[in-house]
Amino acid sequence: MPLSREQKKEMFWMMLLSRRLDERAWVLHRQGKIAFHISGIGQEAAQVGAVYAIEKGKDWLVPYYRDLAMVIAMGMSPSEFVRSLMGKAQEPTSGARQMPSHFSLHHAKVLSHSAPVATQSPHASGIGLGIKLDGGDEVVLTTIGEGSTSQGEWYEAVNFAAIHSLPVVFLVENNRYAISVPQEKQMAVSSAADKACGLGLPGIEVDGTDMFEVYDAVAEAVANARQGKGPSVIEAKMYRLTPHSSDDDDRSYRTREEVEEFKKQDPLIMMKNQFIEQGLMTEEEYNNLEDKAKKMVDEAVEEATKAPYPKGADAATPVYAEEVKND
Ligand SMILES: Cc1ncc(C[n+]2csc(CCOP(=O)(O)OP(=O)(O)O)c2C)c(N)n1
Ligand SMILES: [Mg+2]
Repeated sequence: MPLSREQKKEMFWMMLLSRRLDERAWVLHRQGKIAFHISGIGQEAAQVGAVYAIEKGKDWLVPYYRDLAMVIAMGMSPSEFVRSLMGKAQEPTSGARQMPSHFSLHHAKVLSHSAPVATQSPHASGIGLGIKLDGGDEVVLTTIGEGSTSQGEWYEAVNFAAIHSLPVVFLVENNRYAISVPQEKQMAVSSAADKACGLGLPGIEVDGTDMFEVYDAVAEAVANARQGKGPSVIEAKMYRLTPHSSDDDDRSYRTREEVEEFKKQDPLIMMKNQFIEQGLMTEEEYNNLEDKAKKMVDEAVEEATKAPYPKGADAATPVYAEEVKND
């Protein structure tokens, strides 16, 4: 389905809002107001492009920790995100039990994931198997970093989905590093998409800084999955513009010149320029969106700061069942 003008503008807004929220998270960390942040800066175009290709509320999303723009586009509010950073009560991920950025959103069928990388992939295949057994036509979109595709879990999950022709789209967000390990020390192929052929699937490689290229590829994979034609592996190439996390000093493994070079391919700036060139947005509209994003982020921080912490007495409540029924 071709995207409407309004959808395209909404997608750009999701990128912009996520970027400004993500930047504020770094500030909150440096102010000592949050303990940890892991950033999606530089990956927003692929994330928004991919998530617009699934049907919200019907399909499943099994994301990984960099997917802030995905979960914002799936309906997580800025204040919910900031509450999760601050470990405040009633944040939707886990009520403050889970690490920040281990997103979930129950009402939008966004599944929570564990800290060991790649464990989300078998979960995605498992959901795919459930859909197939139930005769449903939902699709599962799952994401992963390129480094984590070296983990056995990813191969097992893709292999299983390929054998059983499950409705799963495996999207690899290749940001060139796995913490300090560059891609060439992580895999002997140039793209994780090349790994797909060994598992019986075509692998598709796209420019992860182009929201619409990613949308087209994922939309086709989703349509195939929905029609029972099985899974796909798509790799979107991009660059992690920030350190790995708020605990990482990336000066120890990459030059400042390299980072500056990739800033020229910042997807937010490239999409902004494309929108203005194609007449989808004026400079004035862009400036208004910037004002709106700043206001929303300010309000989210204010709201989350005032929100209460979970009560100590509730610590075990959502973790252990109060009553176990053996029927
Ligand atoms: C099984 C396991 N090993 C190591 C780690 C520590 N770790 C967390 S993120 C990460 C890097 C993952 O890199 P990549 O898959 O490329 O994703 P990116 O962080 O670059 O988005 C590592 C090694 C972990 N969480 N789980
Ligand atoms: Mg990576």
